[in-house]
Amino acid sequence: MVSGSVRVLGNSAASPGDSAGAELRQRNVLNTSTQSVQVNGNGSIVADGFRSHGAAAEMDHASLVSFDILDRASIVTLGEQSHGINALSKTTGAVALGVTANAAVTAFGRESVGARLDAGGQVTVANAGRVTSAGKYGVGIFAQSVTAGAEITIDPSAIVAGGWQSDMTLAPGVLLPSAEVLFNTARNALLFNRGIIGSGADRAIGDLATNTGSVGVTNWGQVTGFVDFNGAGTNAFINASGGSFDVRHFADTNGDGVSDTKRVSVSNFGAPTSSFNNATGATVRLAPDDAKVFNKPKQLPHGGAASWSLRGSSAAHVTWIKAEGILEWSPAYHHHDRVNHQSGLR
Ligand SMILES: [Ca+2]
Repeated sequence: MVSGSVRVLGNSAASPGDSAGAELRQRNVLNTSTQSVQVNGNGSIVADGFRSHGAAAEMDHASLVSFDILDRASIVTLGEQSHGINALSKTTGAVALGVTANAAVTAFGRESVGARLDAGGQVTVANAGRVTSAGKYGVGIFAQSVTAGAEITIDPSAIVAGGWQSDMTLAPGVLLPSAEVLFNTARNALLFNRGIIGSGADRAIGDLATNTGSVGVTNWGQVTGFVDFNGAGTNAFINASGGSFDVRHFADTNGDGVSDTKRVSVSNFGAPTSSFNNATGATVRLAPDDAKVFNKPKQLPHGGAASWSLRGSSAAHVTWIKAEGILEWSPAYHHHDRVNHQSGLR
């Protein structure tokens, strides 16, 4: 438990000896109990160094490794590959993270994740505060499970944001693309958003190529950017009443915090059996930043199976939708947008 402040200035020792402000490490010990890390009060952790995490746990046999960032607690990491939360639970152990409303976890360095949650078993996140990363190839929340799935809940006013990258490819040796929420789970991953997801490179929700579970997103809040799922999963995105999906690909390509490059925003929903359901009372729109990209409609780029694209101009508010899966569209939107629904095309 950390209630005061901890400042970590050193780099990690040679791998695997990462350093951390608060750390649990128990390897090769047959201890199946629950292990927890708690930062509360006005407690703060600042970690400044290479692979120097804010709070970390590495457990071989724990049934559950949990992190609770409470009250007005703050975790900040500044170095490369330095995660705000770095949880590793091997075998079938679960990982849980709770962040309360006034608490914040922030990672600034390259290849750093706000909350990196790597479990043998289930991953559970309840975020009512802020979990962000700002660096190159930064990820807000990365949930990985070898045998199970994940469930992430983002409360109203809560924020998840990721970092940036200069283009759509990864530099050699880089493991994760910049993203707000990223999954790599064996079974189903669920995301319930009532807060705000978006920033950086605009990959709002994605999964890795090795993800084998399906991803289910229900959005009552705001998602800005695009979704990027591999072609294997039958994924479902429900933009629920009150929810807003602000379609955008307006990248910050140099990391100064200002978006500078406008791109066609292409969302890939995964397998052809995937679905996007824009419910009554929900909104899909071109985010203001992106509305100026095209002066006139252009040919759609083709995406993977079940991909779709939205693009248009600020003058005409033209929007195309391409879908190979199931597309349900709020009737109200037909009044504003010209819809081209091309089923079964690539
Ligand atoms: Ca920039």
